[in-house]
Amino acid sequence: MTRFKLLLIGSVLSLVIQAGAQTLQNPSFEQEGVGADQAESWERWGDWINRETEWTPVRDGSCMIGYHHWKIENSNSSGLYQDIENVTPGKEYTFKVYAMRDDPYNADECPPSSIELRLESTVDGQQVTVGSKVYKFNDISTTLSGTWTPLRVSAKPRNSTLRPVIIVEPCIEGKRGGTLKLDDAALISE
Ligand SMILES: [Ca+2]
Repeated sequence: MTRFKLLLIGSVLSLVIQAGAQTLQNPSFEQEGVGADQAESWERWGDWINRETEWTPVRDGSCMIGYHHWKIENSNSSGLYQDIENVTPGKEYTFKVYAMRDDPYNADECPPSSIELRLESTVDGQQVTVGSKVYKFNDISTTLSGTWTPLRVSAKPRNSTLRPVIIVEPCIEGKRGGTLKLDDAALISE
């Protein structure tokens, strides 16, 4: 490869990175992050919310986020978020992601408690919730149905910062079961 071509690729990459801060990156979780089970550009916390390369069916591409509820050993939440910069204050933004569920195998297992989609702005160094929508596990269609359920939340940012967040709360106590699949996220402005 010529030096010119390398320079050209470098310029295109830096343009993509600069543009990237203003919109959702890696929305379909296709790009691998620090490890194969992490999605590039997404921060995560908690246990067992992983980028999956072999789970099916995918909604888009070949990867998704899988929440392994049956492996969760405490009542702490797990989640993902991404910081978006240079949004327009007062303009409405919608954060959307598609979800699918697998019910627990056994009757004595409890499913995840809830999944929240939240939009936050960073105000004086603190995260402020500007929009939130909480879904119950049963609001989401099953893998057996073959359909994905769109989850969405809309809000107007307080300033130029916006953080879309996905928060999954496990069953508080008892034997946990079931899984949650997430794919094909988007941040849309009016
Ligand atoms: Ca995908």
